[in-house]
Amino acid sequence: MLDLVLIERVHGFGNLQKEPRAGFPAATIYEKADVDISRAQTRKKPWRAPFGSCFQHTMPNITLYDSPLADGKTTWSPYMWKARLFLNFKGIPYKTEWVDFVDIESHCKKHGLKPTGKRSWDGQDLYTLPAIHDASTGVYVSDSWLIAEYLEKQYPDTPTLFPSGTKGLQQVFTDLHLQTVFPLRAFLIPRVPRKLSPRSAEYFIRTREISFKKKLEDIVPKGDEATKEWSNLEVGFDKIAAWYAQTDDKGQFMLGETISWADITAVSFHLWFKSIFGEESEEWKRISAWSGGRWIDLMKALDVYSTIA
Ligand SMILES: N[C@@H](CCC(=O)N[C@@H](CS)C(=O)NCC(=O)O)C(=O)O
Repeated sequence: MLDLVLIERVHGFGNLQKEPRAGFPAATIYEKADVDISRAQTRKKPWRAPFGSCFQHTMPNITLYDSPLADGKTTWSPYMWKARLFLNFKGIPYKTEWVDFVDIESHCKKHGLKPTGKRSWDGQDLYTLPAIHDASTGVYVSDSWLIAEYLEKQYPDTPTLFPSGTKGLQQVFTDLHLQTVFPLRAFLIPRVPRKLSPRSAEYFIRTREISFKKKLEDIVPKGDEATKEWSNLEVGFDKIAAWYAQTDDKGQFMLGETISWADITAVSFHLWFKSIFGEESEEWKRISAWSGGRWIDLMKALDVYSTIA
């Protein structure tokens, strides 16, 4: 057994040794470090089984293009988190290629990635990350939702985030959740540049100030307006919490015991709040207390899928 390593470790899923929160079929494959899977065997007491047919490959076919904080290796954007949590949940091997925020457009154009919207500052095409490249098909996909759709279709043997008949409702959830989050942007956006590389910070400030038609420090609500905005945000998140509570007898997820895209969405935005405000900030402490700690519990439950591969 000494020459065998956990297949998760070969693919960089070291932290999946934690206790699982989602119910996957119980089996875990071992393989030799140098890729001989002929001696595959099932562990007696597995903690997780993140595999499907795609795990027959040892080199990741998928490249996730993500844009980091200034350290060059930390995910922060909610959309990047969605794609990353999604890939980790499905157990699809992938590697990350980091693209500085200011270089996103040129990177997307170089690979023929389509724009995902229009720029708020000049109405031109907006190129965004996350995006993926699947070397097994040659396909490039941008937009977190389209990435999810592609991976669900292309890797049907991996666990689904869209259990039967729930896709449309999960899309509705995604939209309503974004509407709820929206007012928090005014508090968050001015904090972003100091976390980015100098080149990206300059780009971020320039484009957002044109978009808001204000200096970034002036978009933050102050005094009574700030108090009202925070209070509205809390009410908004409590409303989402009440939807969650409908299935609390089955489990903590939107669909009760089953993790779905909705949970990935909710956690991804909270990861964004945490990384931009900072764990020790007053803002994060306030957010952590929302909805009786439900969102923090949800983050804990999905933490096992937050590996940066
Ligand atoms: N609808 C897209 C939105 C992605 C998005 O807005 N990405 C931002 C980073 S958070 C981006 O790439 N912005 C590029 C820019 O502003 O130039 C998705 O779901 O993936």
